Amino acid sequence: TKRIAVVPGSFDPITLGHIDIIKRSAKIFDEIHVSVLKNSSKSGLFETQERVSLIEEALHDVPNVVVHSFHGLLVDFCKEINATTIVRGLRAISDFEYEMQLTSMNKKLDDDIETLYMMTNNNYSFISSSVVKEVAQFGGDISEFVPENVNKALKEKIKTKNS
Ligand code: COD
Repeated sequence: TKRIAVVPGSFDPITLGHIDIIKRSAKIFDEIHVSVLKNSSKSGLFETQERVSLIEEALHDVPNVVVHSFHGLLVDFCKEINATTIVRGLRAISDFEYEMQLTSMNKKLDDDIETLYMMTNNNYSFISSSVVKEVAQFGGDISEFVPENVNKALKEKIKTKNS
């Protein structure tokens, strides 16, 4: 049977930190489903469908990765696509508290689904979607932190927002 893992997130937008985690996971699992949460309450910079397209473009060279969006509970979505594992990235200790809460709740909701944590690549440990958006908004260079297509999309988004 295929070993299927989900890499869930907001991905608003995807960064090289996320991509590093996804590519490393793709070497371990048969299939990786990058799953974008359809935001119900908090509205982001990019629409869900834009986030999905940006991820697809950035990962087109990795054959065992599929991208989609989901809403509702993550564990339900895992069941739906026969995923047994959730993969998350860990940067600093500050990530730990939230991740511990998320994983413990998911474990309560569905004991069959395991969460694995992958340590960030040191080059990307300080990168987050929010920091990247903030720097881009004030004209800073973010080309080292996001894939080329995201860099372009961010510049366009900020231009239309400010016009
Ligand atoms: N290096 C390594 N990893 C990184 C980096 C980096 N530079 N940046 C981010 N990451 C990791 C994050 O730690 C995370 O593991 C992943 O990449 C995605 O990051 P985000 O910020 O886009 O994702 P989140 O935290 O917004 O995702 C939250 C979920 C969508 C997983 C969560 O809200 C969810 O499952 N919602 C559905 C409802 C549900 O089931 N809730 C669970 C019960 S509490």
